[in-house]
Amino acid sequence: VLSILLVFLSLFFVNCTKTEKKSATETINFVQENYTKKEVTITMRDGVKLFTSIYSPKDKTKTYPILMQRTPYSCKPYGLDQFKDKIGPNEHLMKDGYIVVYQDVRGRWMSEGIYDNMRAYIPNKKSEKDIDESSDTYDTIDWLVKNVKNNNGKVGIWGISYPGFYSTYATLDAHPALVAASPQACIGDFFFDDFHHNGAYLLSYFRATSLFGTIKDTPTDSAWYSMPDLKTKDQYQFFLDAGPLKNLNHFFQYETPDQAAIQGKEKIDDIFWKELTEHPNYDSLWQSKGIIQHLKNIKPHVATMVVGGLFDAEDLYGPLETYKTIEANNPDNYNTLVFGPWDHGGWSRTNVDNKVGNYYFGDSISLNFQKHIEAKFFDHFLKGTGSKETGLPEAYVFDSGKKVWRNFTSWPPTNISEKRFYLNEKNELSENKPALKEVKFYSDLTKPVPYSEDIKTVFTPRKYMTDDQRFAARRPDVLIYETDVLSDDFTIIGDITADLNVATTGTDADWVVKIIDVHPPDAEDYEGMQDHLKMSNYHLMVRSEVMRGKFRDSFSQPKPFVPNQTTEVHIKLQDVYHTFKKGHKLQIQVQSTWFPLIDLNPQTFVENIFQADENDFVNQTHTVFTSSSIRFNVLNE
Ligand code: PG9
Repeated sequence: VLSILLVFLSLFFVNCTKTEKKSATETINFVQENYTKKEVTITMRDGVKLFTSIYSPKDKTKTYPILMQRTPYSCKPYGLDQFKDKIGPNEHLMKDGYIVVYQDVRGRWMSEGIYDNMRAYIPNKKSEKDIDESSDTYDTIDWLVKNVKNNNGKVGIWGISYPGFYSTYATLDAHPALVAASPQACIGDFFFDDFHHNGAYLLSYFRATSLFGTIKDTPTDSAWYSMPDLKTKDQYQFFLDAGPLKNLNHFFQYETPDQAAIQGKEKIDDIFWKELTEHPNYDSLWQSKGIIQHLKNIKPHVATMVVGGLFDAEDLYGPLETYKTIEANNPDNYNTLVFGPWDHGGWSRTNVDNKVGNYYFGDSISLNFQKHIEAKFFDHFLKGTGSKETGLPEAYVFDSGKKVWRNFTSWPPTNISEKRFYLNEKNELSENKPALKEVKFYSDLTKPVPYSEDIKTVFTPRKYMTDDQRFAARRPDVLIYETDVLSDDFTIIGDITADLNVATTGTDADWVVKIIDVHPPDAEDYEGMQDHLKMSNYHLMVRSEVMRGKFRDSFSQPKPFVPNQTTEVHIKLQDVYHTFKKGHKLQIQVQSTWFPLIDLNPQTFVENIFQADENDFVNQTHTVFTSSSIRFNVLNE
């Protein structure tokens, strides 16, 4: 009996493994079994040819809409016999049958031309030489609808992050066949997304800075400049030891002549590092690259669905400003918003348990979005009547505290009112304005406040935005202000403003404000948590933002602080939807370093921090006055 049992069990396990392998292989084979692949170059109006991959359903008895993506990250894999293991925004659309198109944007990978990071839009083009990503998209769509067999004449575009930016761009001077665009985690402006936050340089992006500037890519070469792999180093110590930003310049020069040879490619000057280091202020360079300013006169035939993550460490400003600006400038267009408990691009993943970093929000949140929201949006406009009655909400936003979705008829909601808390000298948040007192802290640049206890690689610490912040609350250079234990739920929604009154013994300073949900001592752990982590007293960072003090009154005209003079600093924190549940506490943290997420402010005013010297970096004492306050919006239910 035992031997029969053992045989049965071994057969069972073998079969399981096969099933698992079969399902993985099945996904990869689905594309090859059901789609054919073509690779073409499409000639733009100025003669530049853009490389384009076209996946078409094998069933030629029907017509299909075109779903396209334009990307700086390559159409890989290249080659007619090389297939992506998944195509399109999600598996439902892939299986439903679409013509799916990927294009290397101008100057990237297999496409001709010169790459330009967030190429500036040209509103009134005068000649064929006036090209931008809008004209490249128009010319591409025009070629596709005229040349790709079995297309139904309707085109949708989607993309996450940089491809999200190109999706937004497609809506400008849109081709008549473009009827649906879904910019997701879309970059809006590199001075407020990705590389900067209110003028502070994201050191955590250091490795990404090289992404587009140093070598022209080919199908065999990574876009990542071969700088020493910093992943193995203690990022905090590495950047602390490096000192001033200019000490990092050498990473963007070929350290040894043979590196150019190794790359064997034309060496494009490290354009982007130069742009960053030579343009520290929000000058015409950055202003020209921002796309938010152009989101007007979008043709009514272009329906938009903007998607973002409440805990997106890369592009939070972009999707929110994209949706709001389209809504404000094109009120009659179909324009909707989805904002969920995701990090960068989390909604596109297929894992069942939806977590951001260490924090669990629920099961199948991204899977349900893909099936019931994203697929429905594209099917409706690309295969349906195209009416505005999609059955989808204007705004579908997740309450990151209650962990539930809610439909809104506008975003931000109109039934809201302000709620202001003052930062008093007893570390409390008080609704009544306290007597004027001052609270000081010493900002020691040799021991800056870490942005997390779990510091990740130097490229975009994608998951830090839900990291526990109790370690920071225990530091003398982090001021904390909190409510008593809440006797009722307290919900904040929309944007937040920190209206600080501060002073410094120096002439510049960064001001970081963090909104923290302090969990009760008996908060339940959940399966799979890291051993050291306990949900008991977890300090969930709900929202955070920095203002580089020199930019407090103007991002393009920075100015120093007058030492010891009370100064106003106002910081806008991006939209939230969060219920602090009964038994929790609302806590505010204020600090002046956030390392190595952002670079160190010398705390001495210099024209360009990228060129600061060692002696510019001076420890200072900062003051936060009790007249400082935080303005929230609360729902009027
Ligand atoms: N917005 C993201 C990014 C841009 C540039 C460099 C690195 C990251 C993204 O496209 O993922």
